Amino acid sequence: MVDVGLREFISASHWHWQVAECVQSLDLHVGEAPSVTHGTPGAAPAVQAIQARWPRGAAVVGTGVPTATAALCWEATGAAALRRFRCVQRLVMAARPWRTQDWPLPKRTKAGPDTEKMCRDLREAGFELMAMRVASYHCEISASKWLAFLAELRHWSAEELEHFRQKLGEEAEGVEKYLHFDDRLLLLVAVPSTWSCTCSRRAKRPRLTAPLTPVLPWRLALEGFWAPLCPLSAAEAAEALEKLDQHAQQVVGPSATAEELVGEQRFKLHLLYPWAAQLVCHPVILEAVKQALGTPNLLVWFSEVNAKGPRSSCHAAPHQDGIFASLAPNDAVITVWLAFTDAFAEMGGLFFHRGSHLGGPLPHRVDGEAENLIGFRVDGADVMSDEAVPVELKAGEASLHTFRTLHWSGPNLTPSRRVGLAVRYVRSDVARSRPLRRRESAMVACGHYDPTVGAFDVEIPPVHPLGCMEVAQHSDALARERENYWADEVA
Ligand SMILES: O=C(O)CCC(=O)C(=O)O
Repeated sequence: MVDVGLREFISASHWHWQVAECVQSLDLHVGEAPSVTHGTPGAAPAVQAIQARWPRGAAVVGTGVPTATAALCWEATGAAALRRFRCVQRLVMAARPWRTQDWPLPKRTKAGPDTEKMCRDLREAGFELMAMRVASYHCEISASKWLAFLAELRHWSAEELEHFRQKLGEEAEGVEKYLHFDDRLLLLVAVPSTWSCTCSRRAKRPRLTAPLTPVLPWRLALEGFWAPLCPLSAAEAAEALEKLDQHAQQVVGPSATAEELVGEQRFKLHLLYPWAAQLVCHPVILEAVKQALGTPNLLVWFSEVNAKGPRSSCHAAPHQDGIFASLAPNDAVITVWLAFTDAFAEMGGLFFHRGSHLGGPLPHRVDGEAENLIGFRVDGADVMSDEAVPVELKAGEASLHTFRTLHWSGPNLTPSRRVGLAVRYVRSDVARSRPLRRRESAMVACGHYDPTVGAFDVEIPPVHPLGCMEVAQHSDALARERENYWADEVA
């Protein structure tokens, strides 16, 4: 799909999501998903690369970020640039944005491509427009990375860069300034006019014929969640549940079970027990998260036990995980929900609102209801639509969801237990979106992480179950988070 070569500048995960949404809704062949030719020095090689890739099939002309080179080529020469693609059966144009105000651009930067002009140029170049789709994503981007990116794209001088830096304002000390805006991707599909007369039926009904490889990021991009991942056998899940119950017996009482854990007894057990650290670093899970976030460098930011006893009315109200987390960008975080028992819908398994991750943050409010496991809820969104999808897991299976996916779980209506572990993974370059009282800590799950550059102090994996160092580190980690969230956000 789309190359993420621009990752060093800005987060690119949502581009995948937008492209996937467009490609799906336009019913394109997967092979026609836009390709990015970032870094190509000059327009001609970019065009050649595109044609080499789709000699007789679809071609892609990027018109704007991220296909910067081809964009500049098209913007400069309009219809003339498009004519060279008339040998292809189908032309897919990706553009962003088409109005200057869509981006937090300084005024002096020129506007992006305009939809009407693109359509006019297509007609003039002998194409017929077959379909058009816009996918919007509310994103946050670090101001400094954004400026660095624009400076390269627009060939700014050092003075221009400084000028725009001042325009965007100062950063708070130690905290990156983030820009919020709706990033929109426009996909246009066109066919050469003569070809469309003879093959119009085929052209109008291009079909998604094969899943993109790898499947996981593709489905996650389209729907905002993915399941099932199968990291544990049923026997391993039962063993993990037994250890969790032993934890409950240690911290609650001799015959306690996981359902009786309250508050911080449920959190970050991967700092207290080697078995829990091994679970959150399970290779099958990490491989999936690496694919989902497009990086080998991952931290475990948080984990929490979510347990519902037989016939328990505990539930999780509809919410997006990213709302109170102060992590940016939102597409740098993934939650994995690992089932220790079966977790079917009637047991209080998770429901996901398909596609909700593309719609931006929804208004939420704090919810003090004791039976709501998560303490907050979305305000007023209609969750019972056709897009509400129950994700039913067997013990040992897991699901993934993005930080923006609206999701929830109901009460447990059965005589069986429903127990799971939610683990929040972040890309190592994730940042804080507001000044926090305390710098938090996170555990390196895989790859590289430099705490002098990153947003977190490093947590040391536990060696001894409930050892002194382990307990101290766990208390410290939770104390930092308590101060950050429950002190100002919720009060
Ligand atoms: O376990 C549940 O029922 C809710 C979990 C959840 O909402 C989450 O992990 O984000």
